[in-house]
Amino acid sequence: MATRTIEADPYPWPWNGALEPTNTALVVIDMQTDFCGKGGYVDTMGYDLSLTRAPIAPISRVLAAMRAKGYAIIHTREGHRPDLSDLPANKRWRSARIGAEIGGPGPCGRILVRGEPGWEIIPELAPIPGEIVIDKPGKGSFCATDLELILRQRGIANLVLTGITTDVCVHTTMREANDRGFECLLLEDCCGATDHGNHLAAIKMVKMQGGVFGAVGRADALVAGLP
Ligand code: C5J
Repeated sequence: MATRTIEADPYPWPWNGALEPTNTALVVIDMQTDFCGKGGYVDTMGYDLSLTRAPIAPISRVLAAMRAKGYAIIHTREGHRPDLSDLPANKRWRSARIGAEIGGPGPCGRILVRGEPGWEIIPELAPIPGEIVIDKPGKGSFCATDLELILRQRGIANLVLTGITTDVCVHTTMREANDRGFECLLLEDCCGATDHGNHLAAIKMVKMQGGVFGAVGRADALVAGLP
C-alpha cells in the first residue's frame, strides 16, 4: 500500500502513512451559533466572537475538499434536553454565575438547549444529507454519545479535528479519541478559543512528548496532501 501523509508537527500524519478516504473522518466540533454567533452563549458571556469565528473559512475549505473526496464527515453539537435532565447542576450553576445560564432565555432562545436557534450549527457549515451529527451533553464528543460505535463500524482509524473551542471541546475530544487508539490531527487554523493564549497553549500541549495527543497541521497542507 502507498504511504500517504500530511505535513504536520511533530511528525508527518498519520503515524503509519495509512491515510485513505475510507479510514479517515473529518470531525467539525460545535460550530453552533451559541459558540460563534451574535447573541449566543459565548457572546452572552462577553467573549470576543472574532476568535471563535476565525476558523469558519478554513473549515469550509477542508469540508469542501473532504466532501469531494468521499471522506466521512461528522458534526457535533453541544446541548441539553429541553427538560435539562442531562444538565449537571454544577455546570448550570457555573454558567449562571457568569450571566449566561444554560437553559435560561437569551437572544437566540434558551441557551445551549437542543432545538433552539442558538444551538443550531451555523449555516456556513451546516451538515448535508448523509453526514453524521452527534449530540453531546458534555465537552468531549465520546462521553454519553454513540460516536465510538459509529467510527468502529466504519473502520475509521484517523480523525481530522476542527471546530471550537480549541482548549475545551476540541481538546477534550482529542484526548478521548487518543486514549481510544484513534490517530488524531488537529488543524490549528480550523480551531479557535475564547482566549487566544489558551488556543496557543492547547496547540502546544498536543505537540509535547513527540505528539502526546497526535499531531498539529493546517488546512492548506491537509487539502494539498489529501488522497
Ligand atoms: C465550551 C465548547 N467552551 N464547544 N464548549 O463550553 O468548547
